[in-house]
Amino acid sequence: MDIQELAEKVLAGERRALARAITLIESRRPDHRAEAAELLDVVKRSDRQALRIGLSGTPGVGKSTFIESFGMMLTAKGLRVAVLAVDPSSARSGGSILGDKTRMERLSRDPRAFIRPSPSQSELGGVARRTREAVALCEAAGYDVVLIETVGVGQSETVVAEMSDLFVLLLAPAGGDELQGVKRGIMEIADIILVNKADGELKPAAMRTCADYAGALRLLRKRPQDPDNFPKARTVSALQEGGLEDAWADMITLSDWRRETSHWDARRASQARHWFEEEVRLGALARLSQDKELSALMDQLGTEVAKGLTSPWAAAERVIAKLNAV
Ligand SMILES: Nc1nc2c(ncn2[C@@H]2O[C@H](COP(=O)(O)OP(=O)(O)O)[C@@H](O)[C@H]2O)c(=O)[nH]1
Ligand SMILES: [Mg+2]
Repeated sequence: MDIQELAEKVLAGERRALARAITLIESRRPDHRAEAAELLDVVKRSDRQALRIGLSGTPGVGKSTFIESFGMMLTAKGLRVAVLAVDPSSARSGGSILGDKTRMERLSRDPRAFIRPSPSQSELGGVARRTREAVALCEAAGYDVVLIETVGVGQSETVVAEMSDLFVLLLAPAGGDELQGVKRGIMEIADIILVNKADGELKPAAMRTCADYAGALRLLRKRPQDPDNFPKARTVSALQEGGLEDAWADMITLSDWRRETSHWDARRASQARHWFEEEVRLGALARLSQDKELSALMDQLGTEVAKGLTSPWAAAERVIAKLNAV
């Protein structure tokens, strides 16, 4: 495969080339990894920036429905929209987006949209790594908005927030007055909370839930990266396409403000640093498991630690010292 040629096609915005490029970065074959690194390096010369929107919500809140209507609204404005997913359970389910193809039927046929199911890998670190690279490719291909979806399980929200400019939390109307058990940590990384299904019988409950969350958001510590009135909660109906224009307006207000106040660049810079460190960490771990001598030492020390013969810290020091020598 000619990497230069593939890179040119990605930069020219060719969807099929983009799909092939993502397949390449998802491959774990060592020769493919080398080609992927070269490809990412070439496309990096484009300084295009998409608006990267992270979207999280538990199964059933309406993420797929929302992405379809929100995505269609954006493409109708002439914007190009890419949809990616971080799904740590995809090894089992075969990819959240793929299973939802019917809910995104219109969007997947739209020439301005690009939808990619999440790679089937069980390890969150690995999925996150590939998705970050896919985001970079979509950006280089000239997509204006990159939506990164995740089901809210475990650490995946944090991982998605770390690759987004904006993080949107999608919620469903609650029955009672409980805050749906949304963890404080998730509230703290949310820029915009959207209470979906604000239509028909569910509308009053959606409005109550929204008011509850607006209140909860006001109780959180003010963050330097927010203008007045953010983070914000509002109601939407993905099904009836209600409130989507307002939600988009909020996203633009917030991202414009962050650009003007340099929070945007600061966030991207610290994310880039974080990914670099993460790559080194993953690379070092891979080295550990590939090197026969080191993995034998790991085994041996692991047994000693388990038996209480060595402290975990001293044992780790010995492995790290050995790693230095490799
Ligand atoms: N009433 C109502 N139902 C919705 C809305 N959005 C999604 N749903 C329904 O909620 C269910 C789950 O939606 P889906 O998009 O698959 O949720 P996901 O699991 O988060 O991707 C489906 O039956 C949808 O039709 C909405 O805005 N209003
Ligand atoms: Mg879905």
